Amino acid sequence: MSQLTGAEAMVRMLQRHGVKHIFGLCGDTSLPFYDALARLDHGMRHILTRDERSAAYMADGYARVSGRVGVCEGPSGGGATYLLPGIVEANESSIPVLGITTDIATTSRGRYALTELDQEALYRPLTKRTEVIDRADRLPEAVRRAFRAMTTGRPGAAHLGLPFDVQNGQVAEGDVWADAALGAFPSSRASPEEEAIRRAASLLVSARLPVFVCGGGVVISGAMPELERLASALGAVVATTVSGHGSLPDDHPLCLGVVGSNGGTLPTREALAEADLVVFVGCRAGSVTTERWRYPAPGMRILHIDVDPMVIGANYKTEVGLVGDAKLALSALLSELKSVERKSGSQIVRTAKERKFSEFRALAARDDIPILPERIVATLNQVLPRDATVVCDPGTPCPYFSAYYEFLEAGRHFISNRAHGALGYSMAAAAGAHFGRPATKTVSVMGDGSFGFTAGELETIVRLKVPLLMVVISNGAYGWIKAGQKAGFGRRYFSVDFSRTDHARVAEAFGVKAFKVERPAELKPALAAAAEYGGPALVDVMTQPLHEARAPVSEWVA
Ligand SMILES: Cc1ncc(C[n+]2csc(CCOP(=O)(O)OP(=O)(O)O)c2C)c(N)n1
Repeated sequence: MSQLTGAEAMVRMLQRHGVKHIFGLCGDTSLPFYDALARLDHGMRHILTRDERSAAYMADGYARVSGRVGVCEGPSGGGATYLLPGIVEANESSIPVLGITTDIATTSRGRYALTELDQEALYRPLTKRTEVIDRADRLPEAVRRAFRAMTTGRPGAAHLGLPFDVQNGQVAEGDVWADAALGAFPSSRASPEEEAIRRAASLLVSARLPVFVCGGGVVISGAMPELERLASALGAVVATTVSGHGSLPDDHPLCLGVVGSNGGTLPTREALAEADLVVFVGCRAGSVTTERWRYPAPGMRILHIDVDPMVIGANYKTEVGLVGDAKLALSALLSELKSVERKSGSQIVRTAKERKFSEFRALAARDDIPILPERIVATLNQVLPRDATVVCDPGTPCPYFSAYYEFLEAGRHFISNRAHGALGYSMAAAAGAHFGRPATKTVSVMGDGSFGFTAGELETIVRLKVPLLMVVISNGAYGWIKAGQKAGFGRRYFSVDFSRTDHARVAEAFGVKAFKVERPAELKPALAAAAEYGGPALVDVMTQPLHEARAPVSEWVA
């Protein structure tokens, strides 16, 4: 039987799983893998990044919009440690990202080889599956296991270590096969038990006003049409978490929008309190969504639907738990429900949104200098196409866009890294999202703190001509933390201010079309021109500091 090298087999295994893009950064231990990528005809594009962190964030953004496994790679030692933050974020956010790290030869272990690192120990607690492949002939099955782990059950990240000698080892060509369906997620769906569906349906029928709280699981599962049909049949209100934004279009009469401490507002909290049954779907009911487990109030009747049995009942006493895929669960509930006579929750939604948006619109119309964050959200909402993808970093962007940006199409159009919320995510994740869905406009909105984490990636974006719109909320501070010092620590501002960078000039030096905006009247023309520009563009907006703003944030320590 003909043989491939381990490196060639890895390339073929990725190809057979339908991989089209690999985000990564070169290193000495990766040389055989790179050489195989260079020699073979495989149809995959390698996106060279300037930091492995960015490679992993790109793979994450790519996966979120395309529904396909994102793949990133880096060398041993520093490459493996720098790739980690993006793998962790993806894993905790239930996004399939495969991190491949090449490694020193198995024969050099324990001999103080440069870059030696126990990769398996590093990645094991932070991925659904990790394997350092010690024998070339075991490589194909290890790749198959990783793809199956990532795309079944609760989706998540996986890691494969590829030692140098294994890359040069021998693999029988006949072993290099794959189930291409495992390249997309969810690759298989499990339905909840019938008896549980019946109990859940009668709970829904008995409720006066069910309010759905949808997490990222709804969009991951593609359950938006089933949610829309079920909520409409029930007249139920639909709220979302930050990650669940997109479960329904924001202008749907039953869509309340984001609730919780990051993007929720008093009117949305009060609308949630009208419920006598809360239905969590694809949602962990974590601290941010529930404002530290206070809204919904303990004692509320709960129906919880999730593919991960561990989240059910973790935070609330749950009357019925449905373990399974959101799309199948909602569709089964829909078939189980006979006719439901109930007053629709649309009036509650309308009232809450009128209150929320009237305050917002008044602030967005103001001509203050520095420019108010409300003005930035409202203006972007006017100039961007309706199917744009907006990727937001923590700080000012996440709560403001969660609360006030209206996405008119269901699906993944809003992305924020809500598992760990590390600064410096959005520029790279947005670049990855562009490769995953190139026909739609992709936008990164970052604080100046985040810009500092990720500015080097402007070179990648320019080199690859990624037509990204980047917006920097410039306030010269780690604003979120400063706001926390104001709210909870007697305004004792300590080590949170930094100097203003001229982000437009930095961007220009990389070859990005850049605009600097200080006055409200300049904002719309600059954002419109940048959005329409065919290449990478950045708008640096001098913005009201977060600790002075009316941010839709109820708790700075979530
Ligand atoms: C890697 C990392 N370190 C620290 C934090 C804690 N943190 C959360 S928000 C924030 C400030 C964000 O500042 P900036 O990006 O300038 O946005 P702003 O809040 O000023 O809008 C910090 C430091 C974090 N989220 N990620």
